[in-house]
Amino acid sequence: MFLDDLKKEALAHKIEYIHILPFSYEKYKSVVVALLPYYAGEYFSCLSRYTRGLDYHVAGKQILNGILAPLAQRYEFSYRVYVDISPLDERRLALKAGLGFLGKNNLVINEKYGSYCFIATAVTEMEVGTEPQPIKNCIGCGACIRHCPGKAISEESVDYLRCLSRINQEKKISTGQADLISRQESCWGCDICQTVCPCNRNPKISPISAFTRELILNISDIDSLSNRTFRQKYGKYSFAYKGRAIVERNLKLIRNKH
Ligand code: B12
Ligand code: SF4
Ligand code: SF4
Repeated sequence: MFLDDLKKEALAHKIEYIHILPFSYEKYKSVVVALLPYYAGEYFSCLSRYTRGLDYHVAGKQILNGILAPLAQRYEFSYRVYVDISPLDERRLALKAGLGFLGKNNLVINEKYGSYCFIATAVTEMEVGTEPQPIKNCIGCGACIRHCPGKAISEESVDYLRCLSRINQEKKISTGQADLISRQESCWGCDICQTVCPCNRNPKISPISAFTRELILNISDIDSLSNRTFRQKYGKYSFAYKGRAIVERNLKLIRNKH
């Protein structure tokens, strides 16, 4: 009953993949898990796909709050939404909820939208939730392992200290890390273990307009911006959260090498 209402409300917000699991955290008894697809189409860009659309922390919270607010009123429960900045292991929950399967790149891959999905969760006081689903794995072709520029992925795990997506966010980097950044196209994030994945061959475009409109593909004007004007212009995008200097450094490294 509640799950049906949740799915109905989610569809009204264009969210097709949502579930509720039994859970125990503080006063909360269940957790709602939703996939928010963000693939916007193929474009050449110096930014990885996840950060081209509006900030998923903000957009994701708005969407899940929009879904849950009317249900919380009807069923009288309190809840708390998280997106990314979260005490919860979001991928593990999405896998348990059966919303996708686990890639060797450690990402949750959905049958329709590929791995280009954010995960949003909400802990709730509702005492409902179906038992966790068995977790399935990807086909294990190994393309992500072979193509990872940082050699971060192995058969067993991902070593995030070697992951470009982490390195190109760091303030202090070594000469080797600077060289790694300079050899890539992306000055923020990294998509390589996703673009080479056969499960992402034909992802559906996201129905969520926050991730498909107002895309930022090029930030070559960064040299002419002050910290303040950078924040004014790009503050709605997640790549801006650490300020201008790191993004500018990465872009310079890439330009000098290409
Ligand atoms: C910190 C962080 C990063 C760090 C990495 C640190 C790390 N350990 O993951 C950096 C900056 C490198 C990063 C990069 C990226 N991230 Co990130 N990241 C996070 C964050 C905030 C926390 C992850 C974390 O530390 N988890 C806890 C530890 C324990 O996880 P772990 O060490 O990886 O352990 C995993 C393995 O143990 C594996 N596993 C191994 N064996 C088994 C067995 C079973 C049964 C199961 C279930 C799991 C499992 O599953 C665990 C995680 O589920 C999450 C959001 C969140 N709150 O969960 C987003 C999150 C994982 N990131 C996300 C994204 C989109 C990315 C990037 C694709 C962005 C980009 N384009 O550059 C890359 C992808 C890199 C990659 N191949 O994973 C999405 C993933 C969505 C998806 N479809 O899976 C998340 C969920 C954010 C969100 N809300 O959407 N990320
Ligand atoms: S995001 Fe890039 S560097 Fe990190 S694991 Fe994937 S391919 Fe490797
Ligand atoms: S590239 Fe192959 S091994 Fe890697 S996540 Fe995709 S299907 Fe799995």
